[in-house]
Amino acid sequence: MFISFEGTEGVGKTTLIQKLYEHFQQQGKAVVLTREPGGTPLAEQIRSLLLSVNHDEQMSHDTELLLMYAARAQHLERVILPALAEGKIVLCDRFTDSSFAYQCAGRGLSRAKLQLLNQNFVSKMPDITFWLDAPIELGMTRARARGDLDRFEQEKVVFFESVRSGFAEIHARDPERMKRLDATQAQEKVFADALSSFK
Ligand code: Z5A
Repeated sequence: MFISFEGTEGVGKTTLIQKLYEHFQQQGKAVVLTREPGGTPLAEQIRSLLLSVNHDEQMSHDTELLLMYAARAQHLERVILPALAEGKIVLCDRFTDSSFAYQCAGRGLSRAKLQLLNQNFVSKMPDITFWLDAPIELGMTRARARGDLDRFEQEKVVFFESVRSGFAEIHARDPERMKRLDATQAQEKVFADALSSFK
């Protein structure tokens, strides 16, 4: 089973994934925990390029999209597809829905560009996607207690509001795959709601 986790920053994806990882392990299931952009040594290098703040040269939106998909191609081929072929559960922190929400809804790139990339480079979509949804300010407050801000975290609230609308649009289009979780709740309740989706 391929499960992805989506949402704006600080909504609790990493926290929920860790709990589900331990839950599946306790059940004796083989489970792989991974993330995007990243998940392999090469894709993690691309992640560094994407997140680092370069004051000398602004990254174009197209470059950002293509780097996301370069990392994804590597990640799919080296980690996700082999693990699924071995019957493992793959828990992935972000996947293609983030590209729609951030690069299309957030940056304003066309959906046609994204579809072209998905059709050609994404042979497997998640079986279930958890969208952890919370007001932008709440996630920002949680995440920013960490200190230095990466290139995405430096964006303004209005950008993240567009990203959140992007996730809402996917959820409206595909409610069977994408389950919305109320991420304003306590961690244990978010975890319990996620677990109830498997029953
Ligand atoms: N990106 C993109 O643009 N296009 C793409 O295609 C892809 C990604 C794949 C890196 O992602 C950036 O890449 C991302 C979008 C872009 N940028 N942004 N923004 P990332 O996933 O690495 O970055 P992130 O979204 O900023 O992750 P995060 O800040 O680590 O958030 P999180 O994983 O959702 O939250 P958390 O670490 O689990 O929790 C944050 C804090 O809140 C922590 O102290 C927890 O203990 C606490 N927490 C968690 N849950 C709760 C609840 N329920 N109550 C109270 N406190 C809580």
